[in-house]
Amino acid sequence: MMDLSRYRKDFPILQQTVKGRPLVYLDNAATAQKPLCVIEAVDQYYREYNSNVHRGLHTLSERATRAYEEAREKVARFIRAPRSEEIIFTRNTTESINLVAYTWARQFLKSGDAILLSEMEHHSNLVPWHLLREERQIELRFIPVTPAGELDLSQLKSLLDGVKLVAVTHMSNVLGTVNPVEMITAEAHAAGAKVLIDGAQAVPHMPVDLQAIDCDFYAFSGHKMCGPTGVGVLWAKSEILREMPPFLGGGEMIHEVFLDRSDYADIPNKFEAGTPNIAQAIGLGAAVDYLSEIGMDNVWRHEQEMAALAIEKLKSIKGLRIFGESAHRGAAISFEIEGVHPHDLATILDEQGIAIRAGHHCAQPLMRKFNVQSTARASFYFYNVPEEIDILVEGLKTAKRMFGYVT
Ligand code: C6P
Repeated sequence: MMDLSRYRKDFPILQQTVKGRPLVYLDNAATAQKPLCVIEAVDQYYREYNSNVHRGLHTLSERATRAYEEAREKVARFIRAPRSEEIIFTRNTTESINLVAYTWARQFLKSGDAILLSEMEHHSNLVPWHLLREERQIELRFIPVTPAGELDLSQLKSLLDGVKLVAVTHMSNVLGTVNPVEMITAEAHAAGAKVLIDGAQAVPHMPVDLQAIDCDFYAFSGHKMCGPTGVGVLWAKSEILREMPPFLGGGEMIHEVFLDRSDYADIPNKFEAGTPNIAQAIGLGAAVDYLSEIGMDNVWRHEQEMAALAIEKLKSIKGLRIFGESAHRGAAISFEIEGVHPHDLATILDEQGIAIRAGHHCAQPLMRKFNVQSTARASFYFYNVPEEIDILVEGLKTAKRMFGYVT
């Protein structure tokens, strides 16, 4: 197994005990922990050069502007975006997808058009389209999910008939499945549809090459990839961004304002109204540097090995069922144990210092598909080590015993 354990020391939060036990943090799909270099980048901005960007002509503002724009360039390189002005800083994945729904979709979709989503989408990639459908007669279609937790793409061609936008997740936050987004994009383009990929669970964990995928929009969050909360990214092809109307209006996003009208700035500023999340974007730049140093190939390999090992060991627990059996998967693993409610599992594990998530994971339609209200989910990152899998398995056995089951 690839050993990345040396990076654990970079994470102050992982050094603590919880309920008297060393913290085992397995809720990385919800949010990842922050290495010292990210905490220090944010700290340094506030201590040394806190000021607004793009406005002041003084030294601090110039330094802040440079750091903020460098962060944009780092993010562009990280995901192989062709141009850094195609990186729009938002608050998170949710805001990025809403931006597309409120601007591009409202400008270019008309009643009768169809949007193709999938049954494994996070609410962030469902509700914005429900809101759009409340305004106009848009048809929403769904790529089905197989019992193994993969997209059933056998009917893709016919599903694409009349579709203007395909919006699917790169990796499921519940099943761990990694979807064939390059193939989906090629098929969608052949049918004349644009493609939006929800990369919230992909960019933190695997090398992402936007030029290879060739989609039109790509959304992700900084906080799941060692960056601060409050900053996310929307990437889109520059020609599409230029023809899209702005999202929010205000300072920063204008070229010239008159009392009765305004001319908009060029991209990316057109989509970044008001004072942006400066410290957070700079922190995200530091996170990107940090992850690049480890190497996303290494991160991905380690997580695949951890997922395989975790699944093998979890399966040794009688009555445990894993949701999602795709061979193409990351390290978010959902499961249930017969007779023990997922919330009870999470609570009992917490007593042992183990953090997992239990609930519907903002994917209620997927829960319905699998006939459950909620699942327990353990999700790993590069700083997790195999010993933590053993601690999780022991914790789950303890939970079973507490409910009177023989393990
Ligand atoms: N999933 C989870 O525990 P935000 O909240 O905007 O940063 O990310 C939303 C989002 C969108 N798509 C996918 C695939 C996601 O996994 C998430 C966030 C977290 O699974 C919080 S619900």
